Parts: sequence; C-alpha cells; structure tokens
Amino acid sequence: EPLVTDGFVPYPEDIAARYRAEGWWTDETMPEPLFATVARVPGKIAIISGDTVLTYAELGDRILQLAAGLRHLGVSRGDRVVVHLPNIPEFIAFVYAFWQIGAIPVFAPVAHRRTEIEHFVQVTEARVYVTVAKHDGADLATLAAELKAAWPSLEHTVVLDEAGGGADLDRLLEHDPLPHERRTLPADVALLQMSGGTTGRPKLIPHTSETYLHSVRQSIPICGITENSVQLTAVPICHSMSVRSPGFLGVLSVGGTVVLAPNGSPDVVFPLIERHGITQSSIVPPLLLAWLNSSLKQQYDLSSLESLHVGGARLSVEAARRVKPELDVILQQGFGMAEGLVNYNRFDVDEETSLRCQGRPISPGDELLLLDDAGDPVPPGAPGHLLTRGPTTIRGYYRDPEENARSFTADGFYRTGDIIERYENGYLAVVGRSKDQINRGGEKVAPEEVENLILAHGSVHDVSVIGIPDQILGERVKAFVVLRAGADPATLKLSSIRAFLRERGLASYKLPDALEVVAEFPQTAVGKVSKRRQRSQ
Ligand code: J2J
Repeated sequence: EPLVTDGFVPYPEDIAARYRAEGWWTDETMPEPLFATVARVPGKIAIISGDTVLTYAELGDRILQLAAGLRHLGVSRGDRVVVHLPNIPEFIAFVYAFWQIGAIPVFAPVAHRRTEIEHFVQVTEARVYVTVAKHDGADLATLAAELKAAWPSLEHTVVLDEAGGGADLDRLLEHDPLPHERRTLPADVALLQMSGGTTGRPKLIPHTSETYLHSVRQSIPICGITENSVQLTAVPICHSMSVRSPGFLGVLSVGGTVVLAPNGSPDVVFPLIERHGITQSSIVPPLLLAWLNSSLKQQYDLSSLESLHVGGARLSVEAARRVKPELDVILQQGFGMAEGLVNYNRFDVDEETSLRCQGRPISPGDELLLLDDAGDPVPPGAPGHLLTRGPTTIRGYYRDPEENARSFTADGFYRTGDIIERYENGYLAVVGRSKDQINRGGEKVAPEEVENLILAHGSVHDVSVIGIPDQILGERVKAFVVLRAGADPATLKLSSIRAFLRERGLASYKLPDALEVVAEFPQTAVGKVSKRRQRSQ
C-alpha cells in the first residue's frame, strides 16, 4: 500500500500512470541503485573523505547497521527525521539508512541554525535529529538538547563528534545489520529538501523515489558519469547539486567514487583533485571564480578534471570564457531548482551556447511555459516567466496549502519566479527573476525571513532587505532600516544587527552584508516599499 503523507500534494492519477508507462518513473526506491552497485563491485571505493576510505561493501554494511540501530529506536516508514550534517560520509550513510527503513530525511544545510532547524522539526513533527556537536563555532549539541526538550515529537537526537563518530553513533551500530529489503514504495515521499524561499519561513520540497531517481538517471549520461568517475563534493552536501545533479546518487548508482571536501576553497580542493584524480564536480559560480583566480592553479596537477557542472546562480559570460583556456575542462552550465526541473548544456553544444546558455531540460516529460506579464506565451528568444511541470517537479510544497495556491497553477505548473529566454535550438538562458529572493552565490535568501527577525530589534521601526550587486557572489544582502523614534543610532551598526540575528539562530549566509539607516523607504504608487528603487539607489 502506498504511504499517505499528509501535506503531500499527489500527482493526478492519469499523469502518474503516463510517467510510469513512459518509463520515466520506475519501480525503484532510493537505496536500490546503491545496493545494486554494492552487489556488483563490492571492493571498489565508494567514498573518500579525509583519511576515511569506504568501499562499496563497507558503505553498504554501515548503512544496514545504522538502519538496524534506527529501527531499534522505533524509527519506521513515513517518519520524518532531520539530517543536519557537514560534508562527511555519515551524511550519505544516514540518509541511506533512513531510506532503507522508509523514513523521510529532511536535508538541512549545515549552515542552518536554531531558527531554521526548529522550523523543520516543528513543521515535519520530526522524530529524530542528526547533527554534529559543533560546526563553525556553533554549539549544535546544545541545540539538539534544547530542541528535544521543546518539541515532544522529537524523541531521539544523534550528535556526532566533529570527526563523525562518538557514543551516539556507537550505540546505533550495536545491532546486527538489517537485511537489505524493500520497506517503502517508489511513490512514497522519500525526502524533504529545502526551497530557496521567498517567504518568512523556508518551505519544504517533498520528492518521491520516482521523481528523484528519474532526475538522477537522466543526469548520469548527460554529465558523463561512469564507473570511472571520481566526483568532488565541494558545495554543501545536502544541496541538490551534490545529491542528484548528478550528485553522489548518480555516482554511487554506477560504481564511481565520491570524494568529500569540507569546503570548496582552492587550497582544500586542488590537492584533492591531484591526489584522487577527480574527474567531475558540480559547483556554484563563486567557487569557479575562486578556482580561476587562484595562484595555486599552477602548483597542482588538475589534468584529471574532465567537466565542471556550474549552476545555482548566474555565471558571467566573461568567467565562462576563461574556463577552457585556464582550467582545460569542459564547462557544463546548468540551471536547476530543488523543486524539480533541471537543465544542462550538453557536451556537444556549440561554444556560444555553452558560454551563454544554462542548458535544456533533462527529461522528455518536462513541460515548460514561457509567459509574458499578461500570461500569454512569448516568442522564441524573448524573455518570459518560466512555469514548469513534469516527472521530476513537485506539485506542491509540504504542508503549505497557502503557498501552494500562490506557487502552483490549478493545472499543476510550478511558477519558478525565474525569467528566461528560450532559443530556437531549445537551450535556455536565465535572464532575470520576478520572485523576492536574493541569490547570494547560489545560496538563496528570502528577504522576508530576515526582515521578520530584524523587526524584533528594539531600535528598529521598519526594515527592507534587498540584494545588491557583488563581483564574486553575484548578490549580497543589504538591509535598509528606519529607526524607532528616540532610538540611539549607535546601537544599530552592521555588526550589532549581525550579532542580533546570530543570537536568534539565523544561518550566517542570510545575515546582512551591508546596512543603511534611512529616514524612510521609497514607495511604489500603491504605497508599498519599492525594492526596485532601493536597488538603484
Ligand atoms: C541563474 N540562476 C540560477 C543559473 C539556478 C541543479 C542546479 C542548480 C540547482 C539550484 C539545483 C541558475 N543561473 N545557472 O537544484 O539540481 C536559480 C534560479 C532557480 C533557483 C533554484 C540543481 N541555477 N538558479 O540552484 O533550489 O532562480 O537549486 O529557480 O537552490 O536558483 O535554486 P535551488
């Protein structure tokens, strides 16, 4: 029997039937492609992270042992669990262990703090929270204890030490491994991913094995992933680019090797590329720029690198042009969204397309609409609002009917908030955005979320948060603030607002990079804050 997850918007039955008949949705659940590889090439290396090297057999055993420990805690099919880990092998082991027992992991970026994590626990009624004791100076062990005390649904916390081990892990590993059997169905909700967000709270994206594995299977050949691939994970591991585009799911389903880096800075990743013969990585534009601009480039042998998938934010044509001559790799631009749709440039495109476009859809089932402001289709090459529907794209956010009424049309198209052009050759270019969101080097910030927290500051009467241009990140976060009558302007420095937001437990990438105190905000004709005019000030 399929699992009924309340708050999940199902696909209409005729459409689901079509996706299955076309072979886009298959009879596979999340762990099965990996365990097929474990059976095929048990001795091959699956994951490398620092000094840790795991073969497929070891990874498979580790997952089944963890699955047994989690089952022993009473975790079972349909339970929501929050996984909040850095780029360490335990991220992969835990999400597969949860999939193995049919639980639904929420992929929480490790940069998230109390505000975001508490929201996820509350909305999903999570039963388990998995994290590390400390990250980037934050005491997550204390956060785990506080959340457990505050939220009755949260029965178990697993706090790993910084190396990924510790007593909590040892306890989970005390049991005999669970046999690898199917405990969930392909149409069950398999995971919840965070959306970029435009509202006060991050929204959650429910994917099933059917939608997610279709995306992975399509990505594998387009990104050239084979059993000889050695993939570098240099952006946060919970991001779609690291998970499924083509991600560790892609690599582990064909028997390649995944190398985890704690971050993407050249001094960290160049030695890894040389040492492990990295062939592919999916990265965001600021990382690509850091690699291009690094003087370390000459000191390491980067010749194993074949292709770089660059996406998540706009890449300038100038930077794109430098990739081939300076790094001698294929630049594969992509434009995707955690909600589903993914586009990549194919390896055989002409040079201009590879520099200027961000791909075309990966699934023959993807439907794209490009509409003008009045809702009419635009001609080829003209900018339009992108709406999409298809076998990798969700029909609604998790437990959020109000947002769904805004973000999805009655016939199930997702309003991406992106403005794109589509050319005669089928390739797309992202040219703008209509949603109120800041894309800070690929990390998405919802102004409203930051504004709501700043409004709680005693000196603040009103606030407006916008994105301002940045050479490296593309955009940075700026807050305009109107002081409360009588408030002391000296209490409102950028550093004090940042400290205030940190104390409230907001992820650091959302903190304002700039602050300006103003007497009033520019208004639109209807008396709303004109963010457009603030941007041009
Ligand atoms: C401009 N904006 C872009 C690009 C995404 C693969 C690749 C990326 C993501 C991702 C992903 C862009 N140029 N090349 O999930 O699987 C902006 C758009 C989009 C939003 C989605 C994947 N590539 N964007 O970035 O959910 O605004 O997914 O709607 O994080 O990023 O963000 P996210």
